Amino acid sequence: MKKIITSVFVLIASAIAIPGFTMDDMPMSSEKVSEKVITGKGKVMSINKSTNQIRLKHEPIPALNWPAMNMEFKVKEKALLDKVKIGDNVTFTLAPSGQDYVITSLKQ
Ligand SMILES: [Cu+2]
Repeated sequence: MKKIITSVFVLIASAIAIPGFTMDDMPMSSEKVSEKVITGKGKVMSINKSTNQIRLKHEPIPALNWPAMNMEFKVKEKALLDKVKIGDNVTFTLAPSGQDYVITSLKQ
């Protein structure tokens, strides 16, 4: 009898636990997707310290479904622009900012 009660209890406990587990396990919302770090590689084409922008010829970024492009990015902090110069091959990370993406880290 005690064994039956125990198994019933285990059954109920797992029934309660499963929905929570599944929710955490699945990439549900787009919000969750955008929270992950997006990294890219590219070459510095130009730097504009007055507008906090950098032009990069970047490789495809699978995390965003972007093809290779030559485009301008805003940097989150101006100091990031002091770390690189035109012609450098760099690795960068992006974070969503409004409808755009800003560079949050930049290194050679
Ligand atoms: Cu691009």
